Amino acid sequence: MRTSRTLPALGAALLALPLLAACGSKDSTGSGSDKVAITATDTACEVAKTELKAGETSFTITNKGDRATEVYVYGEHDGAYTRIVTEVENIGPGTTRRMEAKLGGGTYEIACKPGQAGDGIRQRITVEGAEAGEDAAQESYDREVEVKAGEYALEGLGDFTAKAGEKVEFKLENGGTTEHELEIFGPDGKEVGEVGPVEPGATGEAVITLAEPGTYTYECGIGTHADKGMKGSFTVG
Ligand SMILES: [Cu+2]
Repeated sequence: MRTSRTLPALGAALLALPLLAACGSKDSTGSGSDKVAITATDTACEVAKTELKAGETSFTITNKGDRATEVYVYGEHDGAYTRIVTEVENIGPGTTRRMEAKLGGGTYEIACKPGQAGDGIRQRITVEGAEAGEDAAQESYDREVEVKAGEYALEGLGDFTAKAGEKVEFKLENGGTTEHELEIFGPDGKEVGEVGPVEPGATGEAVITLAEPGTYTYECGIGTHADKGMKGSFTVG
């Protein structure tokens, strides 16, 4: 399976993280620096350590399943574990990836998502300590929305709405037989972001800030796909 073209950017961000972590640990004396292994399979999400100390944590994820997976760390938001602290996507079968997080005291859920969809297989973890957490700035966002592309429709944004200022990850799953993309335009008609061309069977994603209230429009910018029906709008209040 081909991976999406956002991978190089994600890779660069991941490479940069250990450097940031190294700088941070010099002046954060006394904080934890846990190393935690996560073993993901098609049916399980084993987290080697479920009681951690506040501070930098380095997760090492190994995918022992047959399907590509992704792993999320969710914080609590209004009594549910929906706030995305950090995540790593496109972890192929048999591969190992690092995921860094600075976790403040509290409880979290780690989710492994075999097949890269749904709520995932969840494991609750407890982080002890008063230290405040800090979401990995480049990868954090408020929530995600899944959009399905096919010939010729974009599905999933039918009843989507957002609050002005929300940072949303748009995840485009191409269930069609040709390349598709997702371009999003703000109330002033200017593009605010896009998920670039995604090959059939692959998934691409982009974090887009919906800064201004108003009516946003979206479309697939490839060929005449928009005219054939791959377009729509949603409201940001
Ligand atoms: Cu298209």
